[in-house]
Formats: sequence, C-alpha cells, structure tokens
Amino acid sequence: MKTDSVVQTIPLSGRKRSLIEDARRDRESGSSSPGPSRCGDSFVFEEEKSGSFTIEKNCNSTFEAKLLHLESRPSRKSKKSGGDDLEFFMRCEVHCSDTDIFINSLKRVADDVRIVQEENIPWFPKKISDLDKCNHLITKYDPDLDQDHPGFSDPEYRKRRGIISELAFNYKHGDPLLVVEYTPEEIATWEVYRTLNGLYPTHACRQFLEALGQLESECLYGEDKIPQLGDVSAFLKERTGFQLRPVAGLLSARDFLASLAFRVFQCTQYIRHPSAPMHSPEPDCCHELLGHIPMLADKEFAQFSQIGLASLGASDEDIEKLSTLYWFTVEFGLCKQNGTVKAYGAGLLSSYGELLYALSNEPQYKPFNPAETAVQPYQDQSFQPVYFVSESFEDAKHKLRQYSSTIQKPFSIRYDPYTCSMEVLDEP
Ligand code: HBI
Ligand code: NLE
Ligand code: FE
Repeated sequence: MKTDSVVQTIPLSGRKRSLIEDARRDRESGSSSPGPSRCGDSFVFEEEKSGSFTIEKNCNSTFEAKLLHLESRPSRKSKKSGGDDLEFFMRCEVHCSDTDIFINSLKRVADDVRIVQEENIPWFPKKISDLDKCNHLITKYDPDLDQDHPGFSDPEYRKRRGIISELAFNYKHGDPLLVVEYTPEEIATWEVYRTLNGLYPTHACRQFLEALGQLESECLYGEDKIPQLGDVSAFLKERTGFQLRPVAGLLSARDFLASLAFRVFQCTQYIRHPSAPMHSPEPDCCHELLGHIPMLADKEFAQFSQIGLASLGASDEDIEKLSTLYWFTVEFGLCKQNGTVKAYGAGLLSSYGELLYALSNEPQYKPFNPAETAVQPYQDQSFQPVYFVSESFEDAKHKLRQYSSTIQKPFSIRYDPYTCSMEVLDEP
C-alpha cells in the first residue's frame, strides 16, 4: 500500500479539543470504549485499537489512518494572549488517495490544520549508531584518482592508504578505535608538529594553546610518535563529550555535518604524502590532530557543533551555506585576541604554509558575518584568498547560532545527550 506520511498541527479549543484529549486518555489508561465518539453531525472519530483510528467520511464510507504520534502543547498564539488553547501534533500514515479527505475531515474539527509532507525532508541520523549510514565519500583529491595528488605516482603510499581506509570502512559505532602502527617514514612526516609548534605561540588563539599544553602534559602529544585516535578520543570525551570515529577521506558535507550534531568527529587516520608536509588540500591525521583536536577540547568551541544540529534535514542549499560557514570558521577562522589577530581554524593550525600566509599582510580580511560568509566562494585546493575575522571567539559562536535559527525547517530538533539521539518536534 502506498502511503503518505502527514504531520498535522491542530490548534483546537473548547469541546472540540476534548474529543481528542478523551481519546488519548482512554488509550493511555487502556479503558478505551470501542465505538464512535460523536462531535457534531459530520465527524466520527473512533479509537479502534492503539496506534490506528478510523474516520468515517460522509457517514457511510471509512478509511484508515495510522496514528504514529500524538502530542499536545500549549499553542503559541494562546501563550501570547493568555488563553489555554492547545496545539496537537499528529504524525499519521494514510493511503495517498485518502490524504485530501483525511485533511478535510480534520479541518472540520480543528480551527487550523497545517501539513508537512515528510518525504520532502532529507533523511538524517536520529541516533548515534545511524552514523554508520553516513559514509558517503566524495572523490576529490584522492591519491588513486587525482593526478595532482603527490601520492598518485607512489604505489607504496597508495597501498598504505588503502589499508588504513579499510579500518574506517569496516568501523561500526561502538567498535574500539584501532591502533595504527605508523612506519618510520610516516613518523618522519609528523615532523610538521615540531615545525608548527614554533609558530603556535605567536599565531594560535589562546584556547588552542591551552588544550595543546594539556595534550602534551598528558603525554598524548609528542614529537616522536603520532597520537592514536583511541587515546585522543578518550581525552576529548572527558572534556567536551566529543568522540572520534575513523573516516576514509572526505565525506559529503551533509554526512560530515550530521555527525557533529552528535558530537562525533569524523577523523582521518592516514598521513599526508612526505613530499608535501607543509600543506595538504585534503584532511589527514596531521590536520585532525593538530588542527581540530585541541579546539574540540574547548567547551565553547565544542558548542560550535550546533552547526551540525542545524544541518539535520536541511535543504541542499542550506547544507551548502552551512558547509561554507564551517569552512570559514572551524577550518579557516581568525579571531581578535588582546588586540591582535589569531588563528582558530584547523586548516590554518595544521598547515605551516597557510598559517604564516593567513597572518601576513597579504590576504584580504573581512569581518565575520554569517549571512555574507555563507555565500563567499572558497578555495579548497590552495590558500584562501579571503579570511573572516571574528570580534572574539564567543561573538562568532553567537552569530553562528543566530544564523542557524533563521534556517527554515518544518520541525525543530533537540539532542538528548543521555540517549545520544535526536528528539524531533514537529513545527509546521
Ligand atoms: N570530510 N572527512 C572530512 N573532513 C572534513 O573536514 C570535511 C569533510 N567533508 C566535507 C567538509 N569537510 C566540508 O564540506 C565542510 O565545510 C563541511
Ligand atoms: N590545508 C590543511 C593542511 O595542510 O593541514 C588541510 C585542510 C583540510 C580541509
Ligand atoms: Fe578539517
């Protein structure tokens, strides 16, 4: 049977309201008396069995609607006016040929009926294990496919990448993060850490320096070994609740942003090619460990993951804008601190070349303003032509939050940290 899923908002008042309230109370207490309850002459609402009901149309033909969810809340209008009207949210499944008659039937008993066709909302993960389905890779700057990748003509490097990618492909939520035994050549590439460390005191923001100090004093970071994802994930979990999962490369922006909503950071485990240690257009473990991890240990910065919540179920257009915002903040953001400009973007903090460039007087600076930043064209193969400077780190967070709240969606979402799942509230 082809069905439409329909969500209704029904601000009801007076006698009409008690109709559905009674029906629900009966169902909850299990004392539902079978048989139609009558309201006026034209509408019969029969509680048939839990989870489904029958509406009689024109008094002689009936159709079925499956009631998936019923919830009442004080109506927004009456909250303002001091009244006591309720809004009802119903999620129903009805046969597509019955949708119109079903809606018309409801309109006869409700002051107002608004409808959301659920098919228009892109799928999104509702619980943390759903992230196992968020693994759509984009094949950009791939050592197997892109001739410009420094690893393209290095079969050893490609083979190694393949092995490490397998770990990510096989990973399921809850699995332990596997240790990678890095080779001496890979550990030699980790030299970027020592080089960057020379720039951080003058170029990185305060929050970054604090977290890096902790990572070093807990012996998680050092010059002679590449940190392991499992250890780093445990460190973050204690501080901000963030955890890592391995990823084989660049994910689609939708999948990448969605995981942030669950405070899960998708983290690559392979390392860049030794021939280009100072800048890589793609993420690698140097970028994640040096750029992202220290920032994710900061409580306020972790709240930036709000951008992930905003992305759930958003349109492709909004995903593109959120992804651009992410790009110019989390990846390439600058902020003012004590009268000077510092870097907080991970793409800067993991690239010696771009960190120097971004804080030289060469590039153009613009003040961070989400509506403008969201449509700024960006460069993902080389240095950015423009960087956005926030008044302060806190200011960027507030502006981003404000922007996220303007994204139109027919529902709102709350993250329940106890169950690591999304509560979706219909809001037509
Ligand atoms: N995937 N693994 C990975 N890492 C990223 O930083 C990343 C991504 N996919 C998309 C993406 N970043 C950008 O589109 C962000 O702007 C969202
Ligand atoms: N350009 C960064 C680096 O070299 O570390 C990586 C950016 C990934 C988006
Ligand atoms: Fe990144």
